[in-house]
Amino acid sequence: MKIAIVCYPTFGGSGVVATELGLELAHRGHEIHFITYRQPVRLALLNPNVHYHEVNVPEYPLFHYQPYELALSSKLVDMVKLYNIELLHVHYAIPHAYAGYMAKQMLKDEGIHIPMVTTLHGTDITLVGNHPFYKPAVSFSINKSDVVTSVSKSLKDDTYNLFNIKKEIHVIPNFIELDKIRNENLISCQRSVMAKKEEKIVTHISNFRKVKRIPDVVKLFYKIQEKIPSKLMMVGDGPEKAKAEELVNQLGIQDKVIFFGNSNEIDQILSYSDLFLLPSETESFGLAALEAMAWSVPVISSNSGGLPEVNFDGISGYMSNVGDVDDMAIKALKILENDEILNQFKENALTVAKQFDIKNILPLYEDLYLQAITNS
Ligand code: GMT
Repeated sequence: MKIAIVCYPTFGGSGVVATELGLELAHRGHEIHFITYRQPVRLALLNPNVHYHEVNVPEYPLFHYQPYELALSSKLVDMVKLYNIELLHVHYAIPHAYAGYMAKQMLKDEGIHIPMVTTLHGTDITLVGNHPFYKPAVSFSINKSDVVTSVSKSLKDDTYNLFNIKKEIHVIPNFIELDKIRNENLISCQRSVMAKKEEKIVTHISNFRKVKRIPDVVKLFYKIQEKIPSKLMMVGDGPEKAKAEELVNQLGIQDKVIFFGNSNEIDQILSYSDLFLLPSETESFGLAALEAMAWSVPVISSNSGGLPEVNFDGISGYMSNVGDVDDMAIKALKILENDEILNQFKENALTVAKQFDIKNILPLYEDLYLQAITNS
């Protein structure tokens, strides 16, 4: 199949999922066209099956806001015609589903019928899309998609609760490429640079937005390091990072916390981590937790949104109510205090992660693509 993938190219979960999906589809022989405003972060190599088309928005002083949706929908029309693309797969409803629908309509006018699959990722529904300024356009473009998928059952339920959606929503969970991870030849001497042998390594990875409850990460680690020699790896960047650095200084644990900023060495860091923290206010899925589990790292998370569908309580880690840092600390210590227990959780984390192997998930997308093309 010839598929156009529209996504955000940044370090966010939806962009990562879209990129990894496209690369694996290309690996299986499909022709993939990424269409976005910058080359996606995880799209290192282009090959005959992987194309990247940049959306340019010319700056014009008359416009207070530059019209990205217009440029994107025009680019989609041009690329569909130039490469005979058969299907649009847009990740994140805002504004991608809206721009995709406009492209569909323009193409229809020229006698070209192209189906659109929209994948909902979470913040496009729960945090941003739900805003009254966006809601009508988001409802409209979801209802006008040929196929709608969401990354968890929890997100599907939220979408039905928050919007007036008449379409069926198919749940296709996020995935990881286990073969790639397990075959990665990482030089693990970096661990000895980061921590002493007897210290446990606790890690958090996110975009440091408010929804991630970054102060809870720091407070939770503070309680852990009081009982167990340990270091905290803080990976990522965003609006809450400066506040986190301040809190670390206030608590006097600056020699135990390393801030990496946005890093391309996520796998390297996870490969030597002992515990992953994700106390988010909400997560439609929690891809970072799954990536940790694929590296045999157990997870302490909140129990909100789709997290219970990924982090199995008492098996791959533990869950607590949002904001209950005391309970999270008790559970983190339960895992870290005893090496036998820690190793059992590590093993379990990998076992659970295996359920989300790309080999199991990708055919679900392929089936929906085929149905959409056949029905269009
Ligand atoms: O976590 C974020 O804030 C980024 C956001 C995104 O749109 O990239 O992540 C969302 O999509 C990810 C991939 O499907 C999910 O794993 C994240 O749980 C989800 N984030 C939220 O729901 C807050």
